[in-house]
Amino acid sequence: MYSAAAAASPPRRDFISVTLSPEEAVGAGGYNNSKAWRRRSCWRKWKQLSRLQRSVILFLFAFLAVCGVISYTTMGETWKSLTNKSLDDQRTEPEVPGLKLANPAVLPAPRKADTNLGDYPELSPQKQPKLPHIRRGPPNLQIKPPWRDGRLKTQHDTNKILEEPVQPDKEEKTEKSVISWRGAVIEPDQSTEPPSSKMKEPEKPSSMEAESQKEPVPINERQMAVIEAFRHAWKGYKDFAWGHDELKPLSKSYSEWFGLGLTLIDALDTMWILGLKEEFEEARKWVADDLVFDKNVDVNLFESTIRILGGLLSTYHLSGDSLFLEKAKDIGNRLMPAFNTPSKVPYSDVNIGRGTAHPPRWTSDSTVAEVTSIQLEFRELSRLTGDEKFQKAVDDVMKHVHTLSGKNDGLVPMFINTNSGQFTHLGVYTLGARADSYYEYLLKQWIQGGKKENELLEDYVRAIEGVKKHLLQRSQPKKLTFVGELAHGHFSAKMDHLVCFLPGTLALGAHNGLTADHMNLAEALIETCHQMYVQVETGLSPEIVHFNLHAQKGHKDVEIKPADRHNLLRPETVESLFYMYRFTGDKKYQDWGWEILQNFNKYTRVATGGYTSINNVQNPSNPEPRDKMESFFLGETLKYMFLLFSDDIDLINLDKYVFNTEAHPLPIWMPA
Ligand code: DMJ
Repeated sequence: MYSAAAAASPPRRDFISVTLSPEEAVGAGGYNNSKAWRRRSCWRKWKQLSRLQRSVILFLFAFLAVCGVISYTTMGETWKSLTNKSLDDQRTEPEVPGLKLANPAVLPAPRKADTNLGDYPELSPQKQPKLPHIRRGPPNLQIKPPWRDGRLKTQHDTNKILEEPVQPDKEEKTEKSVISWRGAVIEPDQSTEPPSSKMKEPEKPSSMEAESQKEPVPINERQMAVIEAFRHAWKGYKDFAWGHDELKPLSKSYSEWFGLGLTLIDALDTMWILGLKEEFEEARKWVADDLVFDKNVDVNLFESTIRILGGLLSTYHLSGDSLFLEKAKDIGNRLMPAFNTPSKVPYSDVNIGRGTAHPPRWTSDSTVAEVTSIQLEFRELSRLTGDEKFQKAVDDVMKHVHTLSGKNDGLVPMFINTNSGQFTHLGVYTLGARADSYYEYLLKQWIQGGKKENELLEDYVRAIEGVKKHLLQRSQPKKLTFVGELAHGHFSAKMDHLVCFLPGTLALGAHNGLTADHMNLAEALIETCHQMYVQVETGLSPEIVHFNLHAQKGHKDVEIKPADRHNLLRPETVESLFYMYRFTGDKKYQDWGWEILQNFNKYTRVATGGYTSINNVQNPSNPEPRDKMESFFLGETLKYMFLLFSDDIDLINLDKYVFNTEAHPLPIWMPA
């Protein structure tokens, strides 16, 4: 009930009675809600209240107001912390140890690392990269030479720099003076589509703008030592073999293989990466003025593809200089006749002047590694030119090999016939000479193409399972895991130094999402490759070792046959050390590489310039120099040394580049 209390003056009451009369609420004649009426009515009621009542009401209002202010402040804090928490959750969620968000696993979830320890009981699970080694923040898309001034001129200057490490702020000041020279930048959108989406114009990889954005990373002492070694090798080449294929440093002359300046071309991108501006310019001038492919000469398809085509393509990408792309197109076209075979499996040799191709004189077979390790280069050439023929030719070979019988759990024989297209000499399986880079290029093509070509990945994973099943053994006494060979069911404990590419490739696969046991195996194998150096008198590995399967008093794990004790300055172990350091941050890999460089300096350096292969790694007092510096010493070995000693993961970032088998980095095709 509503009581009528409005008309008469109410008696003072000491209790609060708030009453509303319907008559007041609804005036005569209907609804009256005018502001003036409401104000008057409230005021009248207020006046009717006793002082005590008014005080109580005012107190209540004041109390409610204070409560309101306090609860607003508290809620604000709670809300703020809730919001921050949800942001933190978003940030931390993807950080799965050992995996990068940019490289999600593509295979079934990795088995737990220790489930494989039965196979390699001495191994520990894949280590997480050390934090300081992993740079956070947006990817840096540029590759530029690490020099920033003109100081790397003479031996004297080099030593001076060794004594006075480069200061980052000094570097910054000199940055501008370098920008006028060609910057080395890969635009994010330039490294994208396979040739099927035909490009009309060649891409422009260089951008001066991006060049100026990157903080220079100072070169450290070990890198300076590599630069010094390179300059010493280059001096020999320049003085005695300029424009020829290989230096003969002792006889101060040269040898010719294809007559195409092989060492010079192989070394171009190394000079860029090491920051040797003057040397690079001089070499570039030779390429511009003197490199002619229109020659009546037989070249090996594989060797000229990985060294010349690969070297020119990567130098084009790093430098942005179209001269190198033009030369790459020229040699690429001249190599194409090799694919004119009944089976489309290419011949080993091409005459680049006449446009004819043929197999070696004694057979119509090609080597499996050779016909399956030219793909990265020809695919990239198609992408750059928009001409599909290059990619089609090499993709057809891979598709064909994918379907062939004669494999043993993914392991391939060493020869393939160019007429029938079938494997020959069945039953012999190795990860060494004649088969090695088949496995390497399965993984690397898959990475190059943006991890879409599943057949390549399947073949790679199957092959690694085949290696584990048939070729892995442990030596005595150190229980080193090594990769042997299988011949018609008989295991041989022989391992080529060439097989030491495998730890690096396995680590690259693990980095790209393959299972952790690949990384475990990589760690075991790189230890073995390291032992192939440290168990030898000169600290340099021979070409081939045999492992002891049974402990014998006074015998090490590694045995060397007289015919195998040469060292050709090969890169494979240093290459794998580079990958292992990049992906684990474990400094021991740098230290192992540093020992190798010192031993090269001790036993293979020729005083008048250059380095030489040696015949006997077991005789420190006379390693028997062979008088030859292979082009891959400059193209690969010293480049991987320099990268191994660098802490700059953007100096050839492995999420943007894939190295061909001659250490020439080519861009990974990013999705458009
Ligand atoms: C290089 O030409 C390449 O690395 C090739 O894949 C194997 N042989 C040499 C280096 O040892």
